[in-house]
Amino acid sequence: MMMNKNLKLLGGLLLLGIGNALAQNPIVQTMYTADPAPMVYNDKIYLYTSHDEDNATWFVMDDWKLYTTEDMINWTDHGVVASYKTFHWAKGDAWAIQVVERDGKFYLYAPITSAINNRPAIGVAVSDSPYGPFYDPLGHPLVQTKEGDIDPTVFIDDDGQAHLYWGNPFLYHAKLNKDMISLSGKITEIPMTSEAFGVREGNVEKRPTLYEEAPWLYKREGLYYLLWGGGPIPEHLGYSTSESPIGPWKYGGTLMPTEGRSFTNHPGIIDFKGKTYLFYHNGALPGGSGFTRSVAVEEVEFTAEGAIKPLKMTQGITEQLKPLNPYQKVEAETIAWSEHVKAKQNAEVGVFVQAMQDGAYTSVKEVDFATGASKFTARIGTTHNTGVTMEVRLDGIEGQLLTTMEVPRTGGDNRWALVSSDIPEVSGKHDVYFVFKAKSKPGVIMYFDYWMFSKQNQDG
Ligand code: FUB
Repeated sequence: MMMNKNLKLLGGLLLLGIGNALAQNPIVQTMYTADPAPMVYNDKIYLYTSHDEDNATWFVMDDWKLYTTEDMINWTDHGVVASYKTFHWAKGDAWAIQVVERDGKFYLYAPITSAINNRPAIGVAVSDSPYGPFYDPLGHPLVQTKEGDIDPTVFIDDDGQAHLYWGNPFLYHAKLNKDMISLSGKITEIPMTSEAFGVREGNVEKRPTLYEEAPWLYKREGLYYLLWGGGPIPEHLGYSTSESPIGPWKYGGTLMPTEGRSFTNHPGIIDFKGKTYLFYHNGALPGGSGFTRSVAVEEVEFTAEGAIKPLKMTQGITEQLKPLNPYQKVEAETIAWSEHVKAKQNAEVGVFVQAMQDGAYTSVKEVDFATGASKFTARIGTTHNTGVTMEVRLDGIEGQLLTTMEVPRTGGDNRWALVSSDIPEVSGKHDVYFVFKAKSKPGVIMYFDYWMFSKQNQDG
């Protein structure tokens, strides 16, 4: 009995990736994130997420975050790109967004609660950069219907026509004008038929089909796919297909069964460097639940007929698409995996990471020391007098030690020290671990902004 319990615990920890060097899911460990909205632009994935506050017991969501990757393994945190306050008419509830690019401008479609009538509405904000800042060109909602205006998804078809879908429990569709900030024609309510969205069991009064929320429109080889969060709660992911972006839709089956400690799920799918990836969320981080969620990713496969092969939640992507270059400034918030580390941002340095306890660490994968390195430089700091160190190791938290840096007392995360250390010559490809040590120190033990490797005779 006891052994079973231990085995179960181990299985659970492995599912969460704790103590498992192979884990990549959830892809963000430094805060709770939900409602992934990936966008591919210039050979990079821009992953916009909503953000669950720590210890939340309801949807406590104020802002949206951005993470990027070029290799699918190492993700960089770019901090908050917008918040409900971006829309002066909103009073809160920064739920699931999507950002799309058109003609060099970036459009962020956001569900928020209107302060005018206390009901959800969808706004649009615009930026010249995927990193923001975003501003609200309308000053009022783009759409507000009778009920359930959440979860917008926007897709620009090959003919240039942009389509907006959204809604829970209804599913609405509208075309957007080329300006991307106004509707073209009327809003249509998509018929909730069993042919389109399957049949729900149990209480079906308002929700006769499996469709619940979170639509995501995607096109592959001329076929349109509408992915959605399916009920009853706890949600699974399902999908429907059509030969047209406006339907009629045909139910395609379960995309991802219910799993993972969150009663919601939310799909976002993209093609990147010849592969297809599904982003979703669960409650897999320590402290995770339906209100403290975390985003994850799986590679998608299709049958010859175009059906999506059903997916399980796994430990994530194992194939890194390109190595990481250590000879340039790498942000400390570029992370493949971390434990006991929190992300924070301020005006002085933007996003940085904080080690929350002795033994906390971050790691990056497949770092290419092609030309060799013999010096390491990092911007770090602590509020503690002495006894705080940062170890730089290869290939594991107890792997080859390159250096142990004393972390200078700078006095606050608005004050930083640039510290360098000679290291034994490193070459080849390695994972790099930054392990933060401080015996019996309360609170945040240190903070870390960026790092780079170089040759001893180079100033870095
Ligand atoms: O994150 C808040 C809500 O939970 C989203 O709008 C839904 O899709 C579900 O993920």
